[in-house]
Amino acid sequence: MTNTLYEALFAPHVGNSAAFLQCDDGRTLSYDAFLKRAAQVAHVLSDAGVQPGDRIVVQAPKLSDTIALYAASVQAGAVYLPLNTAYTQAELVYFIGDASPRLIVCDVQDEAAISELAKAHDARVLTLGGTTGSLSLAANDKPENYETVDRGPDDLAALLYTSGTTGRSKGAMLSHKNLLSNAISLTDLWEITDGDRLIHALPVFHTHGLFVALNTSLLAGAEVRLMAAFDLEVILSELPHSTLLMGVPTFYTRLLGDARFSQDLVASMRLFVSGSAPLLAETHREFEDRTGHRILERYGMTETNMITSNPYHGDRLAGTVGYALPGTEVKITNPESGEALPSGDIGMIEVRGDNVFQGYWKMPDKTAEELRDNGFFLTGDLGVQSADGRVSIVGRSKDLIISGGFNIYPKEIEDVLNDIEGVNESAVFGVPHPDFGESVIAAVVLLPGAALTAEDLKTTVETQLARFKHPRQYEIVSELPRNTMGKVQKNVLRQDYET
Ligand code: MLC
Ligand code: AMP
Repeated sequence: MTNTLYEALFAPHVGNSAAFLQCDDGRTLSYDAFLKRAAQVAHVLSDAGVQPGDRIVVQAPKLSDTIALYAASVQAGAVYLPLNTAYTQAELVYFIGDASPRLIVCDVQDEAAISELAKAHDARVLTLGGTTGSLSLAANDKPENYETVDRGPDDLAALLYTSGTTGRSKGAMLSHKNLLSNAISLTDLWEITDGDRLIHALPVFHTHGLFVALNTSLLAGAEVRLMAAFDLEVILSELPHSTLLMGVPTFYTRLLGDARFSQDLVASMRLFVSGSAPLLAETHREFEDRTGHRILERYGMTETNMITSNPYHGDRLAGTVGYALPGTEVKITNPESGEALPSGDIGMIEVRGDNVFQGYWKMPDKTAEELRDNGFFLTGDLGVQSADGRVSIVGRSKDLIISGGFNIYPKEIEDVLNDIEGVNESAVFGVPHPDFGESVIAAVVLLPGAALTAEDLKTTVETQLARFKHPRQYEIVSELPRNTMGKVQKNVLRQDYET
């Protein structure tokens, strides 16, 4: 049997009676019990007709069986495709059409609607949720071992969709090697061991919660306190029994906002990791003042897994994302010419290594635009590197808003607004927000005579886009600010609406 990821992350735990998942209902699954459950789920996948290389779409609550489904997908040689649970039916149509999955696993309560969608694509539907999920029920009667399907380092293990600055979402193809190499680098660098207990409060449909947090824990044999979602009260109660927390900056500002969060409470904690969005230097400093811990900030992307990290030993500098991970090369280039720039100059962050994805699913042109022939990927982030290689992100060349660690592409919202009858044009932009880092505002110009209100715009957007993408403010304006070339000046809008 050779299955790159299964052999490294899962197989070593056969017979391991140490705790792996501790769930909200108080249940604890040992590593061994988890592997048996994953094998049962793998049988369900095979029975559903899943063949090696088939995509499994997963839009499901965060349960131990959801994690078992991820392991089962790897074991059965399938391609795991998780989707944000906030996505609307309108958004799902595209993903299902593009990925043509063999199987869709959804929340019990969405079964009817998803089954309707699945019909058109000849996909099976199974459900997760409580004790009534059909996938869980079917798994209960299956054998507790499963013959692992062979998969090599370059075979795909996952397909994660990431929105584009233009057009539709792109599926980032991630191989066994991409995921494993990154898990090894991070586990080594952050010194994660089987003595660790991770508070896992991130969603498991993005790189951060699914791969950074889970793959490193699996590799090290750490214990994972699997929380269904971020809950401040639960985190405060878990901190005294834990060693590790991985989160987006919002986690840390929310913790700091609570007077109970103190040095005593985190006495057993070893490491706090932040990523997915910029951590404000003031949060970094306030955190150190309150707890004595310096948050370790790292930087990554769906397409590349993690790219850089502040050191575990050594200076964790606020406002920087640290050094390229071992086995990963980073360079700063001139965005126009692609030429490497000297240290101290601002340019495009490019990255190459085993962590970098295989390209975009069925989009060779987009792949060619962003992944150079020499293997360097253009991140769309602007940065600067010090003489000793430390990277600081200073901006983005892509039009992107990051809210609470979720990426929001203004173009997608503008397209929905511009399609509304009576709308002439729109500009969507982000302004600083104390909780989410950035929040979304839409400035809309109506056609002469149109009588649309902000409420009308909101109602339409709500039917089409996930809640986290909704503008928190709609401004009907007579015109958008433009430069001499006619390009909309979002920086001017940001300044005008910043509070
Ligand atoms: C929730 N809401 C959001 C939001 N999250 N709105 C904007 N941005 C977000 N991120 C909405 C809810 O639907 C709700 O709407 C309202 O905001 C208040 O909800 P809340 O209860 O305060 O929020 P909560 O559910 O606690 O969620 C906040 C959060 C969550 C920060 C915990 O967003 C989260 O888990 N973010 C992590 C994202 C993540 O994992 N990113 C990694 C991407 S990978 P209403 O109106 O219904 O009340 C990546 C690569 C890398 O970027 O480097 O890691
Ligand atoms: P995603 O496409 O969801 O994987 O988001 C990746 C993007 O998140 C990156 O291109 C960065 O713009 C941003 N990002 C991730 N980590 C950090 C960080 N530590 N600081 C600033 N931005 C970050």
